[in-house]
Amino acid sequence: MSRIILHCDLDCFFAAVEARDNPDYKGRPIIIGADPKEGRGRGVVSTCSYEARKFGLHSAMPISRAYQLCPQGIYLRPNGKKYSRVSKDVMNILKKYTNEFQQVGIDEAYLDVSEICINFEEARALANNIRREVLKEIGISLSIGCAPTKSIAKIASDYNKPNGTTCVPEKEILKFLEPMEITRIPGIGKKTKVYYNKKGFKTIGDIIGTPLEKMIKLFGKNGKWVWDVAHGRDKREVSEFSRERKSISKERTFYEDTNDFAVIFSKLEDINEKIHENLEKNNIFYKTITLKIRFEGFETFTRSKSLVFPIREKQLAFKIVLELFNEFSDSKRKIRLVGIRFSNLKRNRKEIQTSLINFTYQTS
Ligand code: TTP
Ligand code: MG
Repeated sequence: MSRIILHCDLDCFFAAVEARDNPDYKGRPIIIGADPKEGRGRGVVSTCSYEARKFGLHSAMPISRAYQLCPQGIYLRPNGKKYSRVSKDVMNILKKYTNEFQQVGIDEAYLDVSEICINFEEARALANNIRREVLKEIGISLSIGCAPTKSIAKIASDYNKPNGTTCVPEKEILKFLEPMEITRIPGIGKKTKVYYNKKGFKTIGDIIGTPLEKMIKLFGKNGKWVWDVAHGRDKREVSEFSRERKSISKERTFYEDTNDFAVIFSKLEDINEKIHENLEKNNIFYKTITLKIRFEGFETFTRSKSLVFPIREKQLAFKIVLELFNEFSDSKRKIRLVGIRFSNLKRNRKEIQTSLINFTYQTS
């Protein structure tokens, strides 16, 4: 029985938030990014509304070029804090639908709904419900792809943007993918595309028509990944701590740069506490603890300590963080930001016991 995974992606996210908050902007080309300075500006477009995309504008385009193509657009600087707040509110709605939830970046999330939908028709109805609820509660739209794997769900969410639902059940995967350009496959960027094109691969259909052995011969590991995706094979799980996740971290910038140890201590304690809540909820252990310090003027340092086997002990972790911090205690400079990262993650006791056995074995 195949799984049913939803990939949710907000439509022209930053621009949609600005259109929501300024009714005068509705239906007009909105461009979020650097100041265009009437065409002399430096920097790039973060994103733009679908009306602006009609003029050929897109993310990462130089803002000066965007201005040439669309001087009548509404050009706005990004308001990161506001977008983070909106993103959190949207994610809280999505999370209500299932525990099998994984946020990716600021405006994307996967939901594994295999347990709550018996077929793709139910998944489509659920996806439409989710879109309606987000639009009503938050005031912005999103697009959703439903498929048996994460990679196909992601390709599907992009298929009918904005404000669309696209379902691709297992038996329709090949037909769905065949005519698409190979760049639709996550992992084929601009540079890789050129390489694939040179070898005669333009559409995903070209990949489907090639034996796996040949793909590996031509493109190595990437060839295997691409071939697997093109055939609907992708075992990656939907989980906040999926196996590919390498670390968990949190950092905070002080409202004002500080060298008051009490303030720094309490911020680190707070970060340590929050991450441990998350680690406990997800049954994750770690071997490496890293402290990050950024001084006024942006100079940044990290210091790490690795343990021999994985732990999850809040007090011990905090003691280690303070030891690492000690190295900077002579500095008179004020601190702008502190952060803690836990890495070398292990998911459960079973893996830990194995690593303990390895440890005993290695040292005896
Ligand atoms: P995306 O989901 O890639 O783009 P989008 O939501 O604006 O548009 P789409 O409807 O095609 O999904 O990225 C989400 C946000 O991340 C986007 O609103 C702005 C930001 N972003 C940048 O700042 N720079 C970039 O190069 C990209 C791609 C995104
Ligand atoms: Mg988006």
